[in-house]
Amino acid sequence: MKHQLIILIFALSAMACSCGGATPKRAASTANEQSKQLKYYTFRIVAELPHSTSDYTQGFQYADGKFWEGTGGYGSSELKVYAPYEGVPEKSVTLSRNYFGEGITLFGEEIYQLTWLKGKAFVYDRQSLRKLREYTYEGEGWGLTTDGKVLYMTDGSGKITVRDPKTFEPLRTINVTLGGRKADKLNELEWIGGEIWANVYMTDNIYRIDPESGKVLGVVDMAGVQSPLDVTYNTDVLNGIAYDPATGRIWMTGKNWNKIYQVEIVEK
Ligand SMILES: [Ca+2]
Repeated sequence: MKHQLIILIFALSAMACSCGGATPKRAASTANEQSKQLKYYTFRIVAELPHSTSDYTQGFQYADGKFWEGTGGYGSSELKVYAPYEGVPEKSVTLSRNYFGEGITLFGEEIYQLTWLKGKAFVYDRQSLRKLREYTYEGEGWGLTTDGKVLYMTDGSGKITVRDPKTFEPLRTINVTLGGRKADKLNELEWIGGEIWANVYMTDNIYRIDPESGKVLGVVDMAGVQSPLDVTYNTDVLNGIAYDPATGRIWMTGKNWNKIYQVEIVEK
């Protein structure tokens, strides 16, 4: 009996030791839970469309049967609209040389465009691209999207700031996490079916983010979307996600890419 008791105590203490202390155990199990729930996706190319290799893509959206694109660079930043398969923009505006254009989003009859380091957001009329007004904000401007009610903005970190479109004031912050760890370098955004999709700067990954909890629900691996034949010394990272809610079509492009890819996203 005494022998059995010793074995029991030994077994219990071994179980406790193998799990570590209470706090790390909880942290590890939270991370494990999140990574277990995480879904992994890849893509299939449905169609390839032309994209200007001089466009350093910073914001990308589809509406009214056209692509809307904001580009960056000092002296080369633009906001433009063009039809798929057409190389020439129907309309465009050039930013002053002081501003490096960043993310864009259509909101009602207007378009918002961020700038990188100057803390300015410009608002244009959707039809004429005439500038209507501007807002100032703290920190860097990277990506922008909307659910039709509020604006979602990135600044190069792992947080997404929710802003009031009427005032551009922050309403709340979404701290994005991947498997329990802080995300980083969230860039161009797109609102797709109740999720925020964000491409991650300097990687091939797109995070599918729950806007309420900030948890990354899925990771889309876009590695290899470009043929090596389409990559030159000038080709930079993927930085454009556009979505058509009416048809479910998704397009991707990048900085100085020669193509826009219509893709189907499939679970791995
Ligand atoms: Ca977008």
